[in-house]
Amino acid sequence: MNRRKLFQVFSALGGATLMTKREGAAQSQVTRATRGMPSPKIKDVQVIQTAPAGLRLPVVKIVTDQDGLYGYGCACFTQRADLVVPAVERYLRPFLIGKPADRIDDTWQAMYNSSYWRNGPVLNNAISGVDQALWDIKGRQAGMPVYQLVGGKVREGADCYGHASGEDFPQVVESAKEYMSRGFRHVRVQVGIPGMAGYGSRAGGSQVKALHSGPVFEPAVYIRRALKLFEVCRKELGDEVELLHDVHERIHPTQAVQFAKDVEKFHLFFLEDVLSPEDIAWFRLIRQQCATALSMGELFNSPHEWTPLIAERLIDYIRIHVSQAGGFTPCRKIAAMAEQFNVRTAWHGPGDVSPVGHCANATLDVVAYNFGVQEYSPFNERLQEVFHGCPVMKDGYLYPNDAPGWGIEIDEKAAAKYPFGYGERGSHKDLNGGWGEVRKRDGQIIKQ
Ligand code: GCO
Ligand code: MG
Repeated sequence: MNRRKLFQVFSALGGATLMTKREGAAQSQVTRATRGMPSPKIKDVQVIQTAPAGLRLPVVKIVTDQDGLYGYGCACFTQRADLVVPAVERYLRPFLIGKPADRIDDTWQAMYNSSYWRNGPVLNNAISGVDQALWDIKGRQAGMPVYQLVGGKVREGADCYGHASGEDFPQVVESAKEYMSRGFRHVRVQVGIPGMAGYGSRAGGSQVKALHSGPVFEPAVYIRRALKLFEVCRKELGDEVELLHDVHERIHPTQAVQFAKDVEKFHLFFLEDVLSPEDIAWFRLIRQQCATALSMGELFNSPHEWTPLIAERLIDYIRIHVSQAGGFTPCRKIAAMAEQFNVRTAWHGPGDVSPVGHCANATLDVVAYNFGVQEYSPFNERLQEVFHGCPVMKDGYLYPNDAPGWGIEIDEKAAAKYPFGYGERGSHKDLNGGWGEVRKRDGQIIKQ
């Protein structure tokens, strides 16, 4: 009588415990891998909608079928936050409930393909929220921080840059000195443009004359002022401090080539977003003409954007907004790919990334050999009231905490005190957290 027949007899007799040695070993491996607990299943997918710092931060919470086992993930696309919520609740939730919570890459690929059309900001952020929450769950289940799950630290903390800005040069220098006094070795400098809507800084003076009454930005005026800024900063702050600057894709590619050459003498740590995603082919011209270090990526949602820049070494720092690329899982892979081309990381880390997202950033920073620098934005009291366990800033270094998962607990009652819309004023409120327009003097719209 063959083994299968024998097994059927036994199971018919209700004693189906006869297992081959290998089956026995496999079963105990399964129990061992999950410390004796069965593989957790996704029981619910929720979106915590909070804005403690006046920026809409959608954070996904995944609840499993194991008591007390849940996880959080950053899904922060603040300008369209209200669209991320239904993408999670109406599409990913029914798709995920009942699925295993411990097959992260498989779940990522399944979500990514489930909309057929893909690589967009709303869907990628929704996917990111789930992805990061699954990593949180795996860390909690394993009883270790995510950085341990992905191989452990290659550095103790992440060197960060702070945002120094001001309406005029002395204010920027003051702000930079304040960061340096706190131990920051890297400082981003942005200055206002009198009468215009500059990026990263308030504008002084009355609005310049224009053929319209809205906010004005003139690239050539900005370029002359920025070059003056670097001159003043080098003179006042010295050569040691690493200076960074964000062009925020506001100038024409022709101007970008010239500007990148003109700033070369100031030895910036990097010049950011000198081109917009639509013009990345111009990086080849910039590379041919100067050695200014270049960073790009916060606006990227698709591999078609970051792969050529990395593979052709057209940038020095990849600066992706982790949730815009779909989360921790894809960004680990982007970091690994970039390492092969010696392109370093500088993950996007402004105020419109939630503290959970900052934990993911800090984790990617301490585990990747090709780390460059991390953008830092402070966690104000309300943020810390809602998010317990924010990464710690000390002497210009950011540290992921050592608690299991991301190490963050969210006080959902406190989160509800600061709903979407909290702290918004003017057009920001009217546009549900979206951005208004900025135009050149003649009325032409500019990319902001
Ligand atoms: C940066 C960015 C931000 C973005 C903002 C968009 O380098 O930090 O450019 O300031 O403008 O995140 O919402
Ligand atoms: Mg930027």
